[in-house]
Amino acid sequence: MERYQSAKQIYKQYGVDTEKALKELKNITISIHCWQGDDVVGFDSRQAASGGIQTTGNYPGKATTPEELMADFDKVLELCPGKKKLNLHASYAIMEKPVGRNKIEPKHYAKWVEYAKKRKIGLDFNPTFFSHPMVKDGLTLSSPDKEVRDYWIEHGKRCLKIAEYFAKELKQPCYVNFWMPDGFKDFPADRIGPRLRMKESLDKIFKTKYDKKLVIPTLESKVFGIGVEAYTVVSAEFCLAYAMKNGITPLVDNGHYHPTEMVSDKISSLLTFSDKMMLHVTRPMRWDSDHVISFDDETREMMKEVVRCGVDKVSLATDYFDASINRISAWVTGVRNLQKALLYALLEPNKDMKKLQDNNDFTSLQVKHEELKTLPLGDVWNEFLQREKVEQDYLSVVKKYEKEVLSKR
Ligand code: RNT
Ligand code: ZN
Repeated sequence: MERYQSAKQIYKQYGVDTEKALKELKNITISIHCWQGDDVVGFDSRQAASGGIQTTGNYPGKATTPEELMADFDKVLELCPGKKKLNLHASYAIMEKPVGRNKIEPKHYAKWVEYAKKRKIGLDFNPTFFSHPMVKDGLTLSSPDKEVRDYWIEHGKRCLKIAEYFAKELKQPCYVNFWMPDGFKDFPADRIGPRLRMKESLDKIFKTKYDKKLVIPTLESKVFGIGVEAYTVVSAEFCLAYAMKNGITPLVDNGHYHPTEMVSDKISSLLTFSDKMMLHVTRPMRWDSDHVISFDDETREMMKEVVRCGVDKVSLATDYFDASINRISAWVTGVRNLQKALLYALLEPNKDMKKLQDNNDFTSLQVKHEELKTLPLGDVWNEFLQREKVEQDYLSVVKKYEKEVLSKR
């Protein structure tokens, strides 16, 4: 408390109101991915992740049933401050008799709705176009085989309906992210064919009747994946052009670009033309490795852009999967780092700094940028945790849970 009071004064000298920042942070929703808990396996076909994504490590104690995943996610909710949503993949359907992904219905997710209602959180959703036998030669919606395309078109349509069910039940909009792994390992002979088929399939999916206020589809691009090094159908250009032309929200995953490209620089470009966008925040290391989000330069820079452009314009979701460490710790560390980066951004005197830029005073701007880096962010962060009644020392809580629950699995 004392430390917070002193931090408050220090920030005030820079023209920053910490109380305002804390209030804003509290209201920013983080859509937390369900798939950190079980290495992206899910409950329907129970295959290891494929389609260019890979989880490495075999730390003991992973969730293998819906009950275990729910219990683990409860720990995450307990240890993460602020507003949260659970982001589910279609492969996490809970069904007595397994049905194909082209047959899924709201009832297969009723238990998740019940779960979310009890915890007063919303749900987001993702069709699962990977880790499944109907992915033929790496292709789904862009396959030359009509049967394959139709299967996945039906899956996409049903996911929009399920999202509508989530939104209605939980009385808040549901984002539905479309990411298709379609691509080739080596140089293709025909690049435009699969893209035209992808477009046609997406058109068919989005023709489904759904409440556009409640269901917000997003489209995610990717530059390459393991086994799809040469070509991905939904490249950045394909994704943006499709999204802009069809009123779909673009989703940018910061692991999906060449390592020297900065997603922090893409946000404002997109928001020049789109009212909304969504981010998948992750930490790529040399490739789309999906390491746990760190409180690093690029995460801070991205969050600065989110704050500067407007937190209402960018929806935030997490997307990483590390199986080499305690999965709950991984989950919480990543979410907290994202929120910490947001707080860092909210504690910048943005208006003053913008003025310096517009007045061409780049000398002062640089000095300010550097000074801000060592202001007492940690004290404001700890105040946030305290107000949110969240344990500062989450590691001890995680270790206890590991000893009592995870190690017995
Ligand atoms: C894969 C994409 C995608 C997935 C999830 C599981 O590279 O980032 O968002 O991580 O759908
Ligand atoms: Zn992603």
